[in-house]
Amino acid sequence: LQLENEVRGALERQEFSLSLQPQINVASGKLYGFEALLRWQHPERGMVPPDDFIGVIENSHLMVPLGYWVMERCFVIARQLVERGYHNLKIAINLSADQLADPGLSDFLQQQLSKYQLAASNFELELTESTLVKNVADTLASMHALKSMGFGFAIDDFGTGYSSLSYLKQMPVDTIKIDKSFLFGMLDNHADFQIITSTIAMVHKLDLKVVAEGVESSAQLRVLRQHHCDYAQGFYFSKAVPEKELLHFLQDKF
Ligand code: G
Ligand code: G
Ligand code: MN
Ligand code: NA
Repeated sequence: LQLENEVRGALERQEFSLSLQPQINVASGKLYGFEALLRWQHPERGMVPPDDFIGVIENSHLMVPLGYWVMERCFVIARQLVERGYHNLKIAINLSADQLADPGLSDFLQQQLSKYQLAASNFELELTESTLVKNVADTLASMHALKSMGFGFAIDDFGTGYSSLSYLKQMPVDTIKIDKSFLFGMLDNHADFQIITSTIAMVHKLDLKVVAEGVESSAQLRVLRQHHCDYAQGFYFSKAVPEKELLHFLQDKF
């Protein structure tokens, strides 16, 4: 209850914000889009990272209201990008299990598309493996409904959760995000290297796209390029950029 009130208060006091981390097309070096990441500027605790509060919020079932706020911010940002002439940039939005199970989700997204005059193909919804296994039948139904509206799906943190490969064939997924824990060791750990390169090959055989997360060096990027990884995200390109700085960032860099 303490946290519940804190979160409600935080929404009212506008202590939440989004930062956007660029995703780069590995072959062309061009900007592909951004992943939206939640930030909480707490009055006493300072900037609280999502890993420290998303889980607590999910457990107290507050991710649905907070998620509505996140999604609308993403639509506002996407609209601004289009107006500044940045067309076809993807915005990746993280969704927790409760959000995907929320019966109001598809109506909300439909309203947002018409309110902001945007195509669903501008967005990719990121689900973690633990979300996918929560309630397979309902998850599938919800994914198919959103997929038919035009939204794309990415599996986040791939390889770290409980999912089995059979989900890749059952679920309408477009993109696999290789977790950054595999990237950290890829240059000197044989297993990490093999996992990454064979995941890229497998994902392509399934006609899906692959994003490598946690790319921190040009040496990592070179290997990813050699193995035809589609997109990359990580500190080598940029940290997540606060929403307020996004347009300046784009003018400077792209
Ligand atoms: O920025 P950071 O690496 O601390 O983010 C950690 C994780 O928090 C992300 O990988 C993601 O799973 C989760 N997360 C960040 N922003 C959001 C959000 O807006 N909604 C949901 N549901 N999860 C988020
Ligand atoms: O949704 P997901 O867990 O993928 O969120 C991405 C998280 O990973 C963010 O919290 C972000 O701060 C972090 N991150 C992004 N790029 C890098 C990177 O290159 N190195 C490290 N160590 N962390 C990263
Ligand atoms: Mn993510
Ligand atoms: Na991740």
